[in-house]
Amino acid sequence: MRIDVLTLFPEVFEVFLASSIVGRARAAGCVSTQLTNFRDFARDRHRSVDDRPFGGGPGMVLTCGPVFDALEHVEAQDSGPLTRVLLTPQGRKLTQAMVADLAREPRLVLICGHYEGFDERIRSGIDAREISIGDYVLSGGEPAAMVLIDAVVRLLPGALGDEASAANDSFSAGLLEYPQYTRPREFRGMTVPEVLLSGDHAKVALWRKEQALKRTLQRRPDLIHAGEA
Ligand code: 9D3
Repeated sequence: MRIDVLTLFPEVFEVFLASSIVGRARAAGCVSTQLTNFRDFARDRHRSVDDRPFGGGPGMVLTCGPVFDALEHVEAQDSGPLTRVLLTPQGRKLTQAMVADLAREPRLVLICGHYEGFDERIRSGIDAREISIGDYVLSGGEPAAMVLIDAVVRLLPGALGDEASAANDSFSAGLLEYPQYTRPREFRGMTVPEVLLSGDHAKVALWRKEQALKRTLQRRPDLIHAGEA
């Protein structure tokens, strides 16, 4: 997969893209990334990318020119099919099902807004999926783009080690994690459940299923019924 990010703040992606699963996936060739600053496509002396809203009101609005120019520039670098994603608070709320769909695409072009918002013609003039990551206010689309990239890249073949994908068995899918423990057996008086030290693999598996179900029922009952109308 190829991921292009269009942003006014490319530098905030650098460490993220080099670290952890995403960094490993890039090193392994599962994904390539390219950062483009649409300020580089500003036309004026001050390299401006935003302007005052027609009709008045507070704040600034991202202008069409640099966004369309940057988009055309990056898209011309590769002629294959691509999926555009506009990160916006008005978008569809990101779900794991949407993440799985995006992970099947050969190329994603992510467009991050900032300031008070986009000129509406960016939204209407670009054939893009509009995605939000949830009902809270961010100051820009960058953290949302990183969330999306993280969630998508870990689904790409070869991005995770075998041990991690094995955990995604049919039972645990859609449930919260069971509690996990490692050494020491006792820490500040807190002990590890006996069953995990028993060596009885069937008993351990049953306990984990029970714990995952109990936890999900207690904390996220909505997950148990996910998919129902
Ligand atoms: C000025 C009024 N704001 C409404 C509360 C508009 C606004 C525009 C742009 C608010 C936030 C932003 C910046 N946020 C994003 O670009 C964004 C976002 C978010 O804020 N929450 C969840 N998902 C996303 S995806 C992009």
